[in-house]
Amino acid sequence: MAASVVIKSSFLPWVHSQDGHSSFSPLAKTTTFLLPNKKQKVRAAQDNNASDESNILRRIDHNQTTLNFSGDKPFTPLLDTINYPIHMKNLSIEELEQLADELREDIVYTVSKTGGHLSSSLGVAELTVSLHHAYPHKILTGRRSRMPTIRQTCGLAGFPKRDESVHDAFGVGHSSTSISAGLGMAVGRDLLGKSNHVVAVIGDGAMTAGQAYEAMNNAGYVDTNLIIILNDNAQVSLPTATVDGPAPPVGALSRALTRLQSSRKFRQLREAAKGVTKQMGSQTHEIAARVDTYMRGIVSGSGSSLFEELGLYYIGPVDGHNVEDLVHILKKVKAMPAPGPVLIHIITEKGKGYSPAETAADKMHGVVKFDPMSGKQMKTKTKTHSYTQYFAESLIAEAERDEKIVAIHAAMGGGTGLNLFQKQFPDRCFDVGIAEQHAVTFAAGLATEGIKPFCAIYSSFLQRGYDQVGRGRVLIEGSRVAILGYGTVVQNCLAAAQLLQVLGISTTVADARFCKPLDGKLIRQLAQEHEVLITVEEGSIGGFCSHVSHFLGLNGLLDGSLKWRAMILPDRYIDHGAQGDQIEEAGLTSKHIAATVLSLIGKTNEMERWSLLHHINL
Ligand SMILES: Cc1ncc(C[n+]2csc(CCOP(=O)(O)OP(=O)(O)O)c2C)c(N)n1
Repeated sequence: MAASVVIKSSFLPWVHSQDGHSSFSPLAKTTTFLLPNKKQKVRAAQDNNASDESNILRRIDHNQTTLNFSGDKPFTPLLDTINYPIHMKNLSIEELEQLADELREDIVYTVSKTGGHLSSSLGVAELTVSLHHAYPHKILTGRRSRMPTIRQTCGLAGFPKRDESVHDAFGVGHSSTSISAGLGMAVGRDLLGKSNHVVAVIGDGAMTAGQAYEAMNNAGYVDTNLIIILNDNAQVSLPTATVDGPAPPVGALSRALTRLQSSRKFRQLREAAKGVTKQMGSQTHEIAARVDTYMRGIVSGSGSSLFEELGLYYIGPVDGHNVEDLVHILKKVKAMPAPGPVLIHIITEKGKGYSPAETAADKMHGVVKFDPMSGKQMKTKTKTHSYTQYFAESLIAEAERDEKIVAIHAAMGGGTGLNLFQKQFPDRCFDVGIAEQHAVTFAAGLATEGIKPFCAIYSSFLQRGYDQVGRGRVLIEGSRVAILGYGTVVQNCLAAAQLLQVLGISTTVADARFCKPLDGKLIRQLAQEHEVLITVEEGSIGGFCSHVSHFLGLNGLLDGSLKWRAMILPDRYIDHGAQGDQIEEAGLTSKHIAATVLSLIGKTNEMERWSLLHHINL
């Protein structure tokens, strides 16, 4: 799940009832009619499954509705009437609650067939019926029929994407960007003299990243109207952080948020404030502000005072599964003439409403296809370990020999395999939260003290922490052609070398391993000792190949007979899809690499005879 979402809200459904669409009535009639049908169906399901309720039927306490996760297409009478946000405008609180439940049934049904991000979406069903978040957001914005294509090649993207819908205000995927983007939209709105609302939704995990604080710091200073919703589900790292199940949330912020929730006095005061706001209408802001100031005195050092110090008006904690409270608070905030940046802290449960997700150790955060009744995932068994497992096992073996070795990850214990390391060496494994740039510099700090840190971060997320040093290495030694790969594409370089070997073309394959600083010694050696040098990377122009090209040029290595080519991604966005399809589209498969070599050494005729490459169109 995207950990943050931005919504340029011209459509908070219940908040907008005073605008030009308020007379939209046919739906209200229809839904009043449909509600009893849903209840009848629920009763029928209860009767049929009385003996085996535990997994198939879930009772959501807040509205006493029973949901059906039988695996059959769910009966969703209300959701069926809603294609776009405008269709929700006149729904009552009860209908919005029913809509949240129908979304849950629909999401479990669809994701059980496609795999994808499950529990984060389930946790924000109520929030979404007003604000649109992730999968529920897609369902409510005209894309329900395409949900079975989610994350498939040419299908819907797993995250909001501007090309896909006008309702996707911002493209996301990397966490923690929503407040920055929302602030930009809010300031843009002001400059253009517009009056729409901007809502940024951010998870408590996403809130651990530095960018969120940079954005709040700026928002407090700029002081424009911006609604920030902090979705606190006490899951900061991915729930795979340890092999024994979810780790307690990391970081001082999480501790502060928890203290805030558990303060009984605080909760009572919030309740009082809510009651007051309901009765007092337009003076609510002032009164609520007074109560908040009082509370902050009580819970000093808590998250609320931090937000206040940054210049945000804090409201919370709010039960994020209580549609009535959410509606009420959002209406009030929207009615404030110039509230500046407001932070609404909501508490939700990841996987809410679907017991297999609620109880699973990993909360079923990201799933492959699964059986909706039991939640059992259809994981394929592979003969070999994953790369991640090999990495973790090797590191554990090294760490057994050398006690200076420590491991660091950024909220991704499962994804990096370091949850295995953590199990073995709990005191030598550091989960720093979604804070990649901090992780890298933290590692550098450890290194200055003679500690040997291994910082494992997905390359995609490392963009926030570039600053590495290192050496490349030669994997296969040949004499005529040199292929220098950077990143996972090195595997394709090796496969290309095998194809070339069939034709008797002796090929060296080197793994650059690091982009910067360049391993000049290795590049010089490859350039001087081969007829052809090709660099291959899953990066675009201006990346690794450009550094190599400068190096070759400035060192006179292009002044002789060397033939040099760069194989890179085309200079355009590649859509999501199966990785193999993307690499094929980008022209970076082993066959493309081998074909490039052949074209450089004039082997077209041989290539024609080469059965392995018969379908390459040079
Ligand atoms: C920069 C970055 N690092 C890591 C990730 C991987 N990641 C995806 S979701 C997630 C946890 C997000 O937690 P939270 O924001 O609380 O959202 P939740 O899924 O709990 O609703 C992580 C670490 C990411 N998307 N972006």
